[in-house]
Amino acid sequence: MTTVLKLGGSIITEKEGVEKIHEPRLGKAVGMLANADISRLVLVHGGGSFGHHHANKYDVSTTDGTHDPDAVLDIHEAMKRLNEVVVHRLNEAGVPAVPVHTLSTASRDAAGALTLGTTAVETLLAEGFVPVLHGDVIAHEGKGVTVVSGDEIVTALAQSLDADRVGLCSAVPGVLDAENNVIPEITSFESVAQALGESDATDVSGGMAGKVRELLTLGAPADIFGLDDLAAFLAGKSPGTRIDGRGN
Ligand code: IP8
Repeated sequence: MTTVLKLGGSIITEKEGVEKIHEPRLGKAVGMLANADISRLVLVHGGGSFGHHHANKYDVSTTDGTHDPDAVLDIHEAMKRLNEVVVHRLNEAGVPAVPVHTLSTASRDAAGALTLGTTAVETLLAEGFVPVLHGDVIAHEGKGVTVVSGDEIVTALAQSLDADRVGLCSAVPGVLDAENNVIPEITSFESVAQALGESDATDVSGGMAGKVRELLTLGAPADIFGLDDLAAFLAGKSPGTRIDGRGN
């Protein structure tokens, strides 16, 4: 059983600040992960106030690229700083987490399609580690580098590892409708497009709408849920919103 789980940047960081960890929420997530009994787990985390702040500064997004090495270093190194904190906290709690930096393992072709090498991740899993990837900047044919979101990484990983379970732990308890109720299941983007609206201004990778679009392309159902439901997801339950685009 292989599980791919993303910890949203807005969970583990204070999204309004600059490079600020949200210690209580990161601590809570790490505690739940340390108590979970999961054999093959790959973690991915988002950018929060580390990645998005720097990406915004240089106008780099998943589609707008840069050839400026200062921009690449600024964004990538900020994400590495966040990754280092996450990996260390997990290890302190007894989770055998190791970093995997996406810049060195992924790229996009001219049409923007993502290729993510997973040989190292597969070997790390087989050797009993918990690989921890992160949203990053990656080489993009014809555009220099662009952002790759944690959600895209989750999708690519889930497909190439043939994951059994996919979870996105986000700042909200699921995908919310216009009345702020959790939508239990989404099977097409059109059915929820109006409720999702625009993503927030600092999120260069598309916010909740981007997540839903991404997860609908998966060949497996995925769950979006809040931090309070992380333990339930890790225990095998399906909290929050279930996204299943397999019928499309
Ligand atoms: O927070 C974006 O990852 P996300 C990473 O998963 C960067 O969208 C570098 C902005």
